[in-house]
Amino acid sequence: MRIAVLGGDGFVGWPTVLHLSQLGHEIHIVDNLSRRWIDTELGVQSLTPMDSIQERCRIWKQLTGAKLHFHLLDIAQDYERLKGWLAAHRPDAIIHFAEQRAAPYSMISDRHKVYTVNNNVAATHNLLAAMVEAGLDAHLVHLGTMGVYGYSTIGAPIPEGYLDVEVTLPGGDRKGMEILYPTRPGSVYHMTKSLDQILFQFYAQNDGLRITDLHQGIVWGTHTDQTRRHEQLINRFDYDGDYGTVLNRFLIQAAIDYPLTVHGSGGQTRAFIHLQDSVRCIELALSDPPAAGDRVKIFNQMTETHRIRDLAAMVARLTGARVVNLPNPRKEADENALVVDNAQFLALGLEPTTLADGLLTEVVDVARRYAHRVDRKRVPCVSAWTRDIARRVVDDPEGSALRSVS
Ligand code: NAD
Ligand code: USQ
Repeated sequence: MRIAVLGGDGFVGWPTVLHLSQLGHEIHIVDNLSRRWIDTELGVQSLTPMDSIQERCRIWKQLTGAKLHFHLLDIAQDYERLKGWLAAHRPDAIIHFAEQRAAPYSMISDRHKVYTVNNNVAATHNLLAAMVEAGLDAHLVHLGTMGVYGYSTIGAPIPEGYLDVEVTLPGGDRKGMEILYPTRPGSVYHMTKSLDQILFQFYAQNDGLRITDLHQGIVWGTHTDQTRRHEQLINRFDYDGDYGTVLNRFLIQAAIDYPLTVHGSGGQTRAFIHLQDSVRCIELALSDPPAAGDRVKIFNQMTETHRIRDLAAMVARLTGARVVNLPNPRKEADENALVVDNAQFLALGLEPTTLADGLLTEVVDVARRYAHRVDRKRVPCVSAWTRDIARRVVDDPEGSALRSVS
């Protein structure tokens, strides 16, 4: 297949590009490199030394003979070029990673909120409108998030996108219907993914676009089978308080002898998936497209759930790291249970990689190797969800717990 990977220079996008290229597909990376610019804005860098996208593509060609095509394009701002590109290249499938994906970044300031909404919503809507205009029958696979559901449960597993409900009619009869599972985003970033869902619903129903939305949990790990093949194929690894995600952060904190930064009691339960499984799920989703006229196909792309304090305890046991409980800069429940249905990927053949000492150690080893690249001042999460929280937690004149741990 000819596959367009929008956001193919990113943390999940790059290993996906390599995985699909290895399977023999013709890959076109479309990216505006905004993530690299955001590193510059924040004054941080990936823990791992990433080469330019052009250099990465050159190494892959040298190693495998397969050409990766790179196109510098902002899909949120350059609608006409996107439409022209789709019409000219006519991909069979499009994988859409190209959004601002960090919840803390989306909450730094009003400017960051506006950027995240403008970028993410316009990116998704431009893509859908351009696919219709170009008369493209490509299968669109979007990377969404488990966070569209919120993280609470009434005890039943969170279903894969849709919920059967029963309503009472005026005469007293009861009638069943199927609805999108109610959204409950916990950040401006997660809110944009909730808005994406409605855009997909409309274009599938109105224009018969074939769309799969992957509600993914937190991705951990850094290597895949392909990124291991050459030092210059190494993946991005975010450790900072805005872009680093919790388990990868704990592993790097352990490697640099920094206390593991648990927010609040650490009773938040979240869904996780290893990077290797993430790229495999995308392959599986591509193999099972919906038909034109079908509702949006929604998968829960996760393999296990964990409580944050349990993860910290596991990493501490493995590495001897110290754990610290910090005031939480986010507005979120301190404790929650989470049960998730992921039967569809299991039925398609996913064999989950679960948290295992070997894989955790591999990340710590990578982190130790590049520890000299870490700026310890950038480790704490200081993006506060509200002004009140900022006053209590981040701007605490007594010298906040957030700063005192380093
Ligand atoms: P990332 O920030 O590393 O990669 C996103 C890529 O998209 C970057 O290379 C960026 O330059 C590009 N991009 C952003 N806006 C663009 C635009 N307007 N035009 C063109 N390119 C643009 O993120 P990631 O961790 O690889 O995540 C990829 C997707 O998966 C995101 O949509 C994210 O919401 C979703 N996701 C990620 C995780 C995770 O833990 N990393 C978990 C669940 C879902
Ligand atoms: N947390 C800590 N300590 C830290 C960092 C985070 O306790 O040092 C806590 C947070 O307060 C939160 C949980 O860990 O309760 C998860 O935080 P995270 O930064 O790992 O994940 P999140 O902000 O939800 O976002 C990440 C990705 C996002 C994706 C989402 C999937 O950045 O792109 O959509 O995971 S999910 O969480 O399932 O919605």
